[in-house]
Amino acid sequence: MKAWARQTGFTIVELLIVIVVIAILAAITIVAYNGIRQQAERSALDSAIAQTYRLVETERLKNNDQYPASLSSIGVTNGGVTYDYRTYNYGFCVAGTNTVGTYHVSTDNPSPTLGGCGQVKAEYYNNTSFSGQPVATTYIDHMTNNWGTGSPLTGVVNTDSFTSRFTSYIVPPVSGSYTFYTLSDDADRLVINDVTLINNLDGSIGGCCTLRTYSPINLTAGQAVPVLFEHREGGGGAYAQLYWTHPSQTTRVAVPTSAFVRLP
Ligand SMILES: [Ca+2]
Repeated sequence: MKAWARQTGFTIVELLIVIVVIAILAAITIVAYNGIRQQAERSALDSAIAQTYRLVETERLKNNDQYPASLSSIGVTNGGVTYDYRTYNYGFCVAGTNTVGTYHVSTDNPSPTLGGCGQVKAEYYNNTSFSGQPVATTYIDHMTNNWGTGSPLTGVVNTDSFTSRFTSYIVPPVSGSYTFYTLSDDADRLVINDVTLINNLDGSIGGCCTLRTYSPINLTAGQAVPVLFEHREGGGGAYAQLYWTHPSQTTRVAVPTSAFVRLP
């Protein structure tokens, strides 16, 4: 009788096993739920910015090629998405942000794409040779980045052993002599208006982390010139920064956001 009574309860080991199994099942369920929720949020964001894009285009066609002054003027309300609407000489861009991040659509790129309405295309590679396809392509506002010991895109781009390629056009605000400077950790390459001002990606010139000053070049006000700025990070800290001086900017400053445009 005593032996039978002992066998009716659970042992501590059995209870622990049950608790562990329940915990594992709960963790799997939470991960799956979060994944589904993120997909739904991303889908809602894509849909919202695509719809806004269509509304802006419809308004432009109705209004003699004039873009609406604001999204509220065409009836766009937030609804869980924070919008950024900008017009440029080549068209417009609408970015939306919700819990999954920021995505945008623009005249030059009507598919919902990671990143905001910045005029600098940023491509990142998880290798030190720009090999294969970038692991991330996004749009940012400037070419003055400092990632410290972190990543340009946490969880996507490496913290070490990565390369970055920034492309855009620079619209000179005044005519005259422009001096460019770079400050990069580890190495960089700068090409402006198809002139290579520096290429130390192959390690043949200099070392890490030095402010570099390049021979002045002449640019004309309003005439956009292509800019290509590449960067390679091995380990430790990482930054890639572009500065300038010109006739109305005699102190060295970061090339401002207002100077960049995606298309000439
Ligand atoms: Ca470094």
